[in-house]
Amino acid sequence: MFDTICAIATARGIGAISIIRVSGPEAISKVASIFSGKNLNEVPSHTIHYGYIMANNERIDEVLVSVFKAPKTYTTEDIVEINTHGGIASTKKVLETVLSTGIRLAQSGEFTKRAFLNGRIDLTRAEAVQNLINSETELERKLALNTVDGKVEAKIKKVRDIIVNLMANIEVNIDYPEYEDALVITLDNLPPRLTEIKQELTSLLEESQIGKIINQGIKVTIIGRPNVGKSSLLNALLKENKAIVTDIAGTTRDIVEGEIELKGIRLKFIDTAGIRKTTNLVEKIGVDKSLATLEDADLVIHVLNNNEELTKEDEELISKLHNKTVITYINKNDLPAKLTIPKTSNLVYGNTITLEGIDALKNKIIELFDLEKLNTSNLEVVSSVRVINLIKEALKSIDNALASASKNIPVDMIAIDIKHAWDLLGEITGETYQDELLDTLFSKFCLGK
Ligand SMILES: Nc1nc2c(ncn2[C@@H]2O[C@H](COP(=O)(O)OP(=O)(O)O)[C@@H](O)[C@H]2O)c(=O)[nH]1
Ligand SMILES: [Mg+2]
Repeated sequence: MFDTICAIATARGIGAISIIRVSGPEAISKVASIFSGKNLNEVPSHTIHYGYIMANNERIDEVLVSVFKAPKTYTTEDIVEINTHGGIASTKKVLETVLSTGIRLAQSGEFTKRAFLNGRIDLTRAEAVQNLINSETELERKLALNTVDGKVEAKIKKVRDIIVNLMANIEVNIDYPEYEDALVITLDNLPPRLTEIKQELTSLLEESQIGKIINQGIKVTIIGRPNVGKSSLLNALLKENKAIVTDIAGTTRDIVEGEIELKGIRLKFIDTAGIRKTTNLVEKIGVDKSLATLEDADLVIHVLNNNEELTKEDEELISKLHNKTVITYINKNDLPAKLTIPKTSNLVYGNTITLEGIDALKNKIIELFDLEKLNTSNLEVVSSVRVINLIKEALKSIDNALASASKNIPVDMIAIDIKHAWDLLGEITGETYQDELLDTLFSKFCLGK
């Protein structure tokens, strides 16, 4: 049994209402002791009551108090919510009055943590509550809500069930060899079962790409030689003059960033210093930074100048991009063509003066990342980095098991890897967890949630 906790659940600042939330065994009796109005100890569950919060016979605020009795509440405990007048002074004073009854101030995410520890929701759902609060785009909201609704939990449990059935069969064979009707798991019939599990895990990881793009956006680096029009392109994409544009090569020396939304997905553009050999120290640092942004770019827009021949520097840069997703943007097509470049599939021509090619560039991004599909996807996919990493680990264990089976290692030895995969998936839902994990996970939460 936990103690009773309280916190302000609404945003700090001036507003019509603030809500102070109280949860725990003494929530109702303690709030009743500072409330003048109906006796809250005697009211039915899920009801709202008008009255005053009182301290030393003084009225602190005129409030509405909601009473929710266990177990059908957010935390599964008794919960009282006090609706005070919004603003700083009333809210603060009511909170102080609640604290004066001996109720403790909650830590970040402690209400949701209790919902988890009390078994109402699993860890994927608890984790997604904060994602829902943090959602800025429609797709983020849908994705988070589906996870809060338990869609991810169900998928993980489905794979876990397949694994546990397999483990049960192996156990029966080992412990009760005399059970003749139990299916005997052998090195012949084990691999297809492991392959089925592997496929389930692989498809969870494939789907998670959608989740990653929705939550983190697509990082796009704009790269190329000096003066080809990278900064002009950034400005055209953002529809604002964010980066400085001049005809002096080497103008952009630091990284300039900007974001737009495309089909509900955030594109995070980075304009970089033009890549060239330079003796200027500041520019050189810029060039090194440019090359470094390639590392974690999801997409590279390589800008070339239509009005110039391909140079050695262009070619060198192209050779650095071979394992990246690249769109080659041939800028300055308002000027006579002098560039000859081998045809590649992701080629867009345009210029930043009439803005020809900007829409084509956006359409290319939509096509490359299948953004159209995102909007028709059911968005019941994994998106948490924590969960993705655990699925990857579980997949490794199943791969180990498959490798062992091919080496004729006895089934009861292989069972160790299978059990490990099952445990890892258990960490995702929180069937097994460490306190440390809960601490880091919930510390990212808002107070009062
Ligand atoms: N004719 C023409 N000039 C352009 C175009 N885009 C940029 N410029 C000019 O090219 C020069 C360099 O542009 P900038 O965006 O600073 O290039 P960056 O060094 O690659 O960032 C500036 O004088 C721009 O006005 C274009 O599409 N057509
Ligand atoms: Mg520039």
